[in-house]
Amino acid sequence: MVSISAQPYDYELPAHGGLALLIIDMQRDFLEEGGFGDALGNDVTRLRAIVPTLKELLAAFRAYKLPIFHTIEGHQPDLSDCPPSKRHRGRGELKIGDVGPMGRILVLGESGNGIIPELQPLPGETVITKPGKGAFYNTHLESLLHEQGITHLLITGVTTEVCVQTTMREANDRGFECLLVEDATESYFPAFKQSTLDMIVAQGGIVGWTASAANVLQSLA
Ligand code: C5J
Repeated sequence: MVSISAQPYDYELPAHGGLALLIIDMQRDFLEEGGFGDALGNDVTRLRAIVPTLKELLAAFRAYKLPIFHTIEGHQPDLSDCPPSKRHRGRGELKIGDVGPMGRILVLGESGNGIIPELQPLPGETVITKPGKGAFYNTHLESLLHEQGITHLLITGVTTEVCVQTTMREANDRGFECLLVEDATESYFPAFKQSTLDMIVAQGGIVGWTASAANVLQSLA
């Protein structure tokens, strides 16, 4: 049995497939100036620290021909899938749907809503567009994972305490064995990232596991 050295204890990989990489919301809207994260007053440059690590994980999953899922947080142009509570929250200078320097904020198809160039999905990789923070809310993610026999998820992306943690909790409740890759997730708030990592592994791994990308890559090799 191959396992990854992890917190709070080793994470066992499934013997015959069943493992996927899930990359949450590595979009220009969160990582670049003029996007949603910037409009909310965050220092978006912090999130770029994980891009090299994510490139390594992507390269490994591609080399081993393991399934890869990317998510994009975004709304239909008519905002019919964006509740007013979400649109008005945050009181940023630009709201969801307003026109910014990269197009309309957090609207599907706008250039600012796309995945950053370094992490562009390749043909054959699944891209899930999601209107909520969690990747299971109002999407086909759960049925796609079941159809492909996926039981174990390595979770990465931004931001750790919002869309990443929400998705990991949703996945955990649905019975998936989840590991959050510590240096492949980032937050605008370092303390929130650390608290999220601590919460996940507390109480014997109540939400799942965490491990470094180096440990993940070593076990996959
Ligand atoms: C946020 C996300 N923070 N991807 N979205 O609004 O975490």
